[in-house]
Amino acid sequence: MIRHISRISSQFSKPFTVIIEGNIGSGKSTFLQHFENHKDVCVLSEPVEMWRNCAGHNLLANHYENPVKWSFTFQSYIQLTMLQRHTFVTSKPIKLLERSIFSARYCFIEQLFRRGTLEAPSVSVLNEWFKYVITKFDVSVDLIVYLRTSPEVVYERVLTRNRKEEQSVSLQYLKDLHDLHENWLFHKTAFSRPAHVLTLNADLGRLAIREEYQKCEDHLLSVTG
Ligand code: TTP
Repeated sequence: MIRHISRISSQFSKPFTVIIEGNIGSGKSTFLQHFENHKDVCVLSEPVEMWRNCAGHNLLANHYENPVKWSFTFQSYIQLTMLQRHTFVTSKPIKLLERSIFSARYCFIEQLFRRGTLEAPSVSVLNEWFKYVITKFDVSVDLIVYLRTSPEVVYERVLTRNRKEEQSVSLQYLKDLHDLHENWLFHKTAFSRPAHVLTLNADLGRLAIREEYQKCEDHLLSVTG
């Protein structure tokens, strides 16, 4: 599947690190599954299961049930789990991460602030942590893969997958998150990008999207080869 990757990246002592970004339901997990069995790729899926069970507490559910009360707690924990992913040590030459500490800050925390769910003092505390973490730890990234979707398409997917915690996710919520991703990764008018962005059309269905995955493989070849 990605037959050339092994030969290209073994020269790097630090793995070539790719973060996979996109709206809720954009297909990040499916994208990662495509690379999962390659011997040279370390795939780090999002720690949703950790968010569902922090010492027995389902923070994801708490967050959606009562965001004003719990979103600070939830986003604090997400920052920690993202840092754990970024600093995960692997001997494999390529590391793929589902999301990052960057999208948690630039998209989700930002959205909660704009909606008034998180107030300025809470955002300031999360932001101070964020700034400290990104300067004191190696969270560097070599490539961002942006799975670009339209809000209507991901809304349908969220309804279809029917994750029990996400019952309150509305089309408007996804539109707002979409705009934040777009301004950050596509129009490049907000925040800064930790690496070059490769944009894929993730509105496509499961079969057609394989061609988009191929673009990513090709890009990995061109930047590392
Ligand atoms: P996503 O990170 O978008 O994962 P997903 O399972 O929707 O990915 P895909 O369908 O593309 O494979 O979100 C997981 C859940 O966590 C979703 O309900 C949004 C929520 N979330 C936050 O509320 N804040 C955050 O900072 C992050 C990263 C996720």
